[in-house]
Amino acid sequence: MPLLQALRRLGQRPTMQDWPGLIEAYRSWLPVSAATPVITLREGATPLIPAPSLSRLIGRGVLVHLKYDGLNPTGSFKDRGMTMAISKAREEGSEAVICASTGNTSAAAAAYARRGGMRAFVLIPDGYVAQGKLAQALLYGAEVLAVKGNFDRALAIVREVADQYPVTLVNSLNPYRLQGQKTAAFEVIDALGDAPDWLCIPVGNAGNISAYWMGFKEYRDAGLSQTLPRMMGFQAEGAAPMVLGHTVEHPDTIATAIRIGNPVNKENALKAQRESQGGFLAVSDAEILEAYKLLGRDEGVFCEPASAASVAGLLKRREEVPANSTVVCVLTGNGLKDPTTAIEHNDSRFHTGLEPDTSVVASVMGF
Ligand code: AN7
Repeated sequence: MPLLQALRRLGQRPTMQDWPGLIEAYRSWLPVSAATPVITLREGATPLIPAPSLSRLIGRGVLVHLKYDGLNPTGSFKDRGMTMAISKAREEGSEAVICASTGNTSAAAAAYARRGGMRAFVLIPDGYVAQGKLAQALLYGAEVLAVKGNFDRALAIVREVADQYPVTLVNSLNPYRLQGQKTAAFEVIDALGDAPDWLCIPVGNAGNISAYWMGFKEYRDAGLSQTLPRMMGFQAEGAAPMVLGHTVEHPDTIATAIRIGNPVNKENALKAQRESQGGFLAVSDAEILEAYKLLGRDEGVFCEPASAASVAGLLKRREEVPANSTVVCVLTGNGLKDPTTAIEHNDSRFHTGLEPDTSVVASVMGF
């Protein structure tokens, strides 16, 4: 029985505090024990939002939902993996963590590490991290190192540092990250009652697609769902190593979160694609921006550009979606992360410098 119904039956008023965070909510599915200090900001339990405009666009009875993981405490799905990685680092006595990041991982690592009393070192590609994410890392008290190079280079450095010095790596090479992230698949099934037919997801380092696939399989194997989705991974055209089948030396896209040329989880992601009969496809920056604007304008959902790649991909492959099927698009990050892109790319009219006068305002309004 869904949680809210159960509470009402007991005569209790449900509040947000009933959600204990994903480690407690899914404890038996995760590698934690009574000895694990749970470091949580009550992440998870993000809404699965019906998308009527998108459903109408696709037609043929297809129902589209948005898994809005931008509503996590630091505004992205990275919180799911970070509550696990940081709790385990703390359990192991670590005093500092390190990651390379296109932005969201750094924000989540900073928030959870500091909450757990640890130092957080984050390496970011100088000049290619969205404003909101940089603001978060700084405000949460990380030590931010901006390197003149892309994410892939930063990650290579981070791996060497973590090998040689007493700091814990919290990129998705850390297996606890994907353990935490798989809970998003559990939530999708808990909400729909079964797995969707298609799962559309943006792919950068390819950790999240691997984590979702793990989650879908675990629930199916336990009898909590009957079916498995086709895993549809979407990359930006200028940063599409999974589509091209080789590393991209100089990845480039407006979706800086997925500006990654050499995904560390590529083997797992390929396995997810093969086992699920899914696919990888590239979408252009123009297609990403169209989907980004559509989500805001027609669905009332503000995500960051990388997240909109999942919807851009769905629209690009719409002919292949079976009639009457259920589709979930994962919106990995909040639109507020990247205000610059929103202000530069929208279809709204923005009238500036108006005289503070009622008739001026009314006339601009068209009255
Ligand atoms: C909004 O923060 O790699 O395929 O360093 O921020 O699991 O890498 C972010 C990735 C999609 C891709 N959407 O997920 C980082 C980082 C958003 C993201 C992805 C990212 P993966």
